[in-house]
Amino acid sequence: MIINGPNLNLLGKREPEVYGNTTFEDYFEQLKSKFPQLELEYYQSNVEGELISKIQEVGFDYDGIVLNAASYTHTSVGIGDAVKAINTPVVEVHISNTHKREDFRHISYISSGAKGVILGFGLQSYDLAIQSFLE
Ligand code: CA2
Repeated sequence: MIINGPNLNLLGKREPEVYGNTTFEDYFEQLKSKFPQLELEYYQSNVEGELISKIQEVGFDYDGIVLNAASYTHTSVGIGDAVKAINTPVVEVHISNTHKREDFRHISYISSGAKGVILGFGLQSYDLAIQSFLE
């Protein structure tokens, strides 16, 4: 399960210099073609509680979660707690290298509960996260 947080529905539509010009829907189609053996699902929400509910919903049955909590990464104790509360391993991903950006983006409430973190590879970060579950 790929879970994306706030504003990632704008990918490919705004700020292409930072986030590229591919929509996540188009990229998700590419991922499904690349990994036909997997049952990939995609969920996006701009609402913190909805993200927590989705993490709880899938977090005991699914094989893996690729989570880009977007700006909530840096603020949400609730999403961090949800990641720690579930059994399904979570790989935290970011499109940009958050460590090259503002100081407030250097903090993550997700990382301490994650299996690993992949950031800074553009949309390829998601591909690498999926591969990490396969190897
Ligand atoms: O680099 C990432 O993947 C981020 O999680 C993206 C978040 C940002 O707050 C994190 O610090 C790093 C922002 C996502 C916003 O996405 C947009 C996409 C297109 C246009 C505007 C925002």
